[in-house]
Amino acid sequence: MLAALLWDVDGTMAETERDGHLVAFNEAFEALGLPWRWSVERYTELLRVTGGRERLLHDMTTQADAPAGAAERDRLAAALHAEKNRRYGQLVERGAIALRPGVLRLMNEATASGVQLAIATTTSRVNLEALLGAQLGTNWPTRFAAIVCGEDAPVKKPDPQVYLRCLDALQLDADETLAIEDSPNGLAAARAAGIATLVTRSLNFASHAFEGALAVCDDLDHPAAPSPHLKGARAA
Ligand code: XBP
Ligand code: MG
Repeated sequence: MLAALLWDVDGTMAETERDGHLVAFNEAFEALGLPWRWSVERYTELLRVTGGRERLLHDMTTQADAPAGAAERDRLAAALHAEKNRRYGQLVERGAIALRPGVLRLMNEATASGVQLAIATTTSRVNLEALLGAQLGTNWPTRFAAIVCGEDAPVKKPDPQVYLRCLDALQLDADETLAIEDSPNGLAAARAAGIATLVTRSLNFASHAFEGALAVCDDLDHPAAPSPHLKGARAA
Protein backbone atom coordinates (compact mmCIF):
# COMPACT_ATOMS: atom_id res chain seq x y z
CA MET A 1 0.00 0.00 0.00
CA LEU A 2 1.19 3.51 -0.76
CA ALA A 3 2.37 5.12 2.49
CA ALA A 4 4.27 8.20 1.32
CA LEU A 5 4.87 10.54 -1.62
CA LEU A 6 8.51 11.61 -1.87
CA TRP A 7 8.74 15.02 -3.51
CA ASP A 8 11.60 16.52 -5.45
CA VAL A 9 11.47 20.35 -5.26
CA ASP A 10 13.25 22.18 -8.11
CA GLY A 11 11.38 21.59 -11.36
CA THR A 12 8.83 19.30 -9.69
CA MET A 13 7.05 21.50 -7.15
CA ALA A 14 7.87 24.71 -9.02
CA GLU A 15 9.75 25.91 -12.11
CA THR A 16 12.55 27.32 -10.00
CA GLU A 17 15.48 26.96 -12.36
CA ARG A 18 15.16 29.48 -15.23
CA ASP A 19 13.32 32.29 -13.42
CA GLY A 20 14.92 31.62 -10.06
CA HIS A 21 18.32 29.95 -9.72
CA LEU A 22 19.59 30.97 -13.18
CA VAL A 23 18.64 34.63 -12.70
CA ALA A 24 20.23 34.58 -9.24
CA PHE A 25 23.44 32.90 -10.47
CA ASN A 26 23.89 35.61 -13.14
CA GLU A 27 23.21 38.35 -10.57
CA ALA A 28 25.79 36.76 -8.28
CA PHE A 29 28.43 36.75 -11.05
CA GLU A 30 27.77 40.44 -11.58
CA ALA A 31 27.75 41.25 -7.86
CA LEU A 32 31.15 39.59 -7.41
CA GLY A 33 32.60 41.42 -10.43
CA LEU A 34 32.88 38.37 -12.68
CA PRO A 35 32.20 38.60 -16.45
CA TRP A 36 30.55 35.14 -16.54
CA ARG A 37 26.88 34.89 -17.56
CA TRP A 38 24.97 31.67 -18.23
CA SER A 39 22.44 31.50 -21.08
CA VAL A 40 19.32 29.34 -20.79
CA GLU A 41 20.97 26.87 -23.20
CA ARG A 42 24.18 26.69 -21.15
CA TYR A 43 22.22 26.38 -17.91
CA THR A 44 20.17 23.53 -19.35
CA GLU A 45 23.44 21.69 -20.05
CA LEU A 46 24.76 22.54 -16.60
CA LEU A 47 21.67 21.06 -14.94
CA ARG A 48 23.29 17.70 -15.60
CA VAL A 49 25.34 18.59 -12.51
CA THR A 50 23.09 18.66 -9.45
CA GLY A 51 23.86 21.08 -6.64
CA GLY A 52 24.49 24.77 -7.22
CA ARG A 53 28.02 24.76 -5.75
CA GLU A 54 28.95 21.63 -7.69
CA ARG A 55 27.52 23.26 -10.86
CA LEU A 56 29.71 26.34 -10.33
CA LEU A 57 32.83 24.22 -9.80
CA HIS A 58 32.05 22.22 -12.93
CA ASP A 59 31.60 25.38 -15.01
CA MET A 60 34.91 26.79 -13.72
CA THR A 61 36.70 23.98 -15.55
CA THR A 62 35.54 25.70 -18.79
CA GLN A 63 36.30 29.33 -17.78
CA ALA A 64 39.76 30.53 -18.82
CA ASP A 65 39.75 33.23 -16.12
CA ALA A 66 38.72 30.92 -13.24
CA PRO A 67 41.22 30.66 -10.35
CA ALA A 68 43.88 27.99 -10.97
CA GLY A 69 44.02 26.37 -7.53
CA ALA A 70 41.40 24.01 -6.08
CA ALA A 71 41.23 25.86 -2.74
CA GLU A 72 40.68 29.20 -4.46
CA ARG A 73 38.00 27.71 -6.70
CA ASP A 74 36.27 26.24 -3.66
CA ARG A 75 36.30 29.64 -1.94
CA LEU A 76 34.94 31.40 -5.03
CA ALA A 77 32.24 28.76 -5.54
CA ALA A 78 31.17 29.06 -1.90
CA ALA A 79 30.99 32.88 -2.12
CA LEU A 80 29.04 32.78 -5.41
CA HIS A 81 26.69 30.12 -4.10
CA ALA A 82 25.94 32.08 -0.93
CA GLU A 83 25.25 35.22 -2.97
CA LYS A 84 23.12 33.25 -5.45
CA ASN A 85 21.07 31.73 -2.63
CA ARG A 86 20.56 35.14 -1.01
CA ARG A 87 19.23 36.56 -4.27
CA TYR A 88 17.15 33.44 -5.01
CA GLY A 89 15.62 33.79 -1.55
CA GLN A 90 14.65 37.40 -2.24
CA LEU A 91 13.07 36.38 -5.55
CA VAL A 92 10.93 33.59 -4.19
CA GLU A 93 10.01 35.43 -1.00
CA ARG A 94 8.44 38.07 -3.24
CA GLY A 95 6.26 35.26 -4.61
CA ALA A 96 7.95 35.37 -8.04
CA ILE A 97 7.74 31.59 -8.46
CA ALA A 98 4.44 29.75 -7.93
CA LEU A 99 3.84 26.06 -7.29
CA ARG A 100 3.15 24.09 -10.48
CA PRO A 101 -0.41 23.03 -11.36
CA GLY A 102 -1.75 20.17 -9.28
CA VAL A 103 1.02 20.26 -6.65
CA LEU A 104 -1.06 21.67 -3.80
CA ARG A 105 -4.10 19.62 -4.79
CA LEU A 106 -2.11 16.36 -4.77
CA MET A 107 -0.48 17.23 -1.45
CA ASN A 108 -3.86 17.95 0.13
CA GLU A 109 -5.49 14.83 -1.32
CA ALA A 110 -2.62 12.60 -0.24
CA THR A 111 -2.68 13.96 3.30
CA ALA A 112 -6.48 13.58 3.47
CA SER A 113 -6.10 9.93 2.38
CA GLY A 114 -3.50 9.16 5.05
CA VAL A 115 -0.55 9.16 2.64
CA GLN A 116 2.45 10.95 4.17
CA LEU A 117 4.42 13.64 2.37
CA ALA A 118 8.21 13.87 2.35
CA ILE A 119 10.86 15.94 0.60
CA ALA A 120 13.92 14.48 -1.14
CA THR A 121 15.85 17.31 -2.79
CA THR A 122 19.45 18.21 -3.55
CA THR A 123 18.73 21.89 -3.04
CA SER A 124 20.06 23.84 -0.06
CA ARG A 125 17.82 24.08 3.01
CA VAL A 126 17.71 27.87 2.81
CA ASN A 127 16.25 27.70 -0.72
CA LEU A 128 13.67 25.13 0.31
CA GLU A 129 12.63 27.26 3.28
CA ALA A 130 12.31 30.38 1.12
CA LEU A 131 10.18 28.69 -1.56
CA LEU A 132 7.85 26.69 0.67
CA GLY A 133 7.59 29.44 3.26
CA ALA A 134 6.36 31.78 0.53
CA GLN A 135 4.04 29.24 -1.11
CA LEU A 136 2.72 27.16 1.81
CA GLY A 137 3.08 29.56 4.76
CA THR A 138 5.33 29.50 7.80
CA ASN A 139 3.93 26.19 9.07
CA TRP A 140 4.98 24.39 5.88
CA PRO A 141 7.35 21.89 7.61
CA THR A 142 4.41 20.41 9.56
CA ARG A 143 3.01 19.08 6.28
CA PHE A 144 6.01 16.78 5.76
CA ALA A 145 6.90 13.65 7.71
CA ALA A 146 10.52 13.88 6.53
CA ILE A 147 12.58 16.63 4.91
CA VAL A 148 15.91 15.67 3.37
CA CYS A 149 17.84 18.35 1.48
CA GLY A 150 21.32 19.06 0.12
CA GLU A 151 23.01 19.46 3.49
CA ASP A 152 21.51 16.16 4.75
CA ALA A 153 22.57 14.13 1.71
CA PRO A 154 25.79 15.62 0.32
CA VAL A 155 26.28 12.93 -2.34
CA LYS A 156 23.83 14.36 -4.81
CA LYS A 157 21.45 12.90 -7.39
CA PRO A 158 21.81 10.68 -9.44
CA ASP A 159 23.24 9.01 -6.33
CA PRO A 160 20.34 7.50 -4.32
CA GLN A 161 21.61 8.89 -0.98
CA VAL A 162 18.87 11.52 -0.60
CA TYR A 163 16.14 8.92 -1.23
CA LEU A 164 17.71 6.30 1.02
CA ARG A 165 17.98 8.85 3.86
CA CYS A 166 14.37 9.85 3.27
CA LEU A 167 13.21 6.21 3.52
CA ASP A 168 15.28 5.85 6.69
CA ALA A 169 13.69 8.93 8.23
CA LEU A 170 10.21 7.67 7.33
CA GLN A 171 10.99 4.10 8.44
CA LEU A 172 9.42 2.86 5.21
CA ASP A 173 10.47 0.42 2.50
CA ALA A 174 10.92 1.66 -1.05
CA ASP A 175 7.88 -0.25 -2.29
CA GLU A 176 5.62 1.66 0.12
CA THR A 177 6.53 4.97 -1.53
CA LEU A 178 6.29 6.86 -4.81
CA ALA A 179 8.79 9.52 -5.91
CA ILE A 180 7.76 12.56 -7.95
CA GLU A 181 10.57 13.92 -10.09
CA ASP A 182 11.26 16.09 -13.13
CA SER A 183 14.86 15.34 -14.10
CA PRO A 184 16.88 12.42 -15.45
CA ASN A 185 19.21 12.64 -12.42
CA GLY A 186 16.24 12.63 -10.07
CA LEU A 187 14.66 9.63 -11.78
CA ALA A 188 17.98 7.77 -11.68
CA ALA A 189 18.40 8.54 -7.96
CA ALA A 190 14.91 7.34 -7.05
CA ARG A 191 15.19 4.20 -9.17
CA ALA A 192 18.58 3.39 -7.68
CA ALA A 193 16.84 3.47 -4.29
CA GLY A 194 14.21 1.07 -5.70
CA ILE A 195 11.41 3.67 -5.66
CA ALA A 196 8.78 3.80 -8.42
CA THR A 197 8.77 7.28 -9.93
CA LEU A 198 6.18 9.54 -11.51
CA VAL A 199 7.79 12.16 -13.75
CA THR A 200 6.17 15.56 -14.17
CA ARG A 201 7.90 17.24 -17.10
CA SER A 202 9.62 20.57 -16.39
CA LEU A 203 10.90 23.18 -18.87
CA ASN A 204 14.47 21.99 -18.69
CA PHE A 205 13.79 18.35 -19.55
CA ALA A 206 10.68 18.79 -21.70
CA SER A 207 11.58 16.24 -24.36
CA HIS A 208 13.61 13.72 -22.37
CA ALA A 209 12.49 10.06 -22.73
CA PHE A 210 12.56 9.19 -18.98
CA GLU A 211 13.05 5.50 -19.53
CA GLY A 212 12.21 3.57 -16.37
CA ALA A 213 9.61 6.01 -15.03
CA LEU A 214 6.36 4.50 -13.81
CA ALA A 215 4.54 7.21 -15.79
CA VAL A 216 5.26 10.62 -17.30
CA CYS A 217 2.87 13.60 -17.24
CA ASP A 218 3.05 17.23 -18.41
CA ASP A 219 1.95 18.41 -14.99
CA LEU A 220 0.15 16.93 -12.00
CA ASP A 221 -3.24 18.20 -13.17
CA HIS A 222 -2.93 16.20 -16.38
CA PRO A 223 -3.23 12.42 -16.38
CA ALA A 224 -0.02 10.52 -16.83
CA ALA A 225 0.41 8.13 -19.71
CA PRO A 226 1.77 4.81 -18.46
CA SER A 227 5.40 4.68 -19.50
CA PRO A 228 6.26 2.43 -22.46
CA HIS A 229 9.13 1.39 -20.19
CA LEU A 230 6.78 0.46 -17.34
CA LYS A 231 8.22 -3.04 -17.12
CA GLY A 232 10.90 -2.93 -14.45
CA ALA A 233 10.01 0.62 -13.37
CA ARG A 234 10.50 -0.19 -9.70
CA ALA A 235 13.82 -1.97 -10.06
CA ALA A 236 17.08 -0.04 -10.32
C1 XBP B 1 18.10 20.69 -8.05
C2 XBP B 1 19.46 21.15 -8.09
C3 XBP B 1 19.81 22.33 -7.31
C4 XBP B 1 19.26 23.65 -7.81
C5 XBP B 1 19.95 24.77 -7.11
O1 XBP B 1 18.06 19.34 -8.46
O2 XBP B 1 20.31 20.57 -8.72
O3 XBP B 1 21.21 22.43 -7.36
O4 XBP B 1 19.51 23.77 -9.20
O5 XBP B 1 19.91 24.64 -5.73
P1 XBP B 1 16.85 18.39 -8.02
P2 XBP B 1 21.21 24.81 -4.82
O6 XBP B 1 15.59 19.08 -8.43
O7 XBP B 1 17.10 17.12 -8.81
O8 XBP B 1 16.96 18.14 -6.53
O9 XBP B 1 21.96 25.98 -5.33
O10 XBP B 1 20.67 25.00 -3.44
O11 XBP B 1 22.01 23.54 -4.95
MG1 MG C 1 14.17 18.51 -9.89
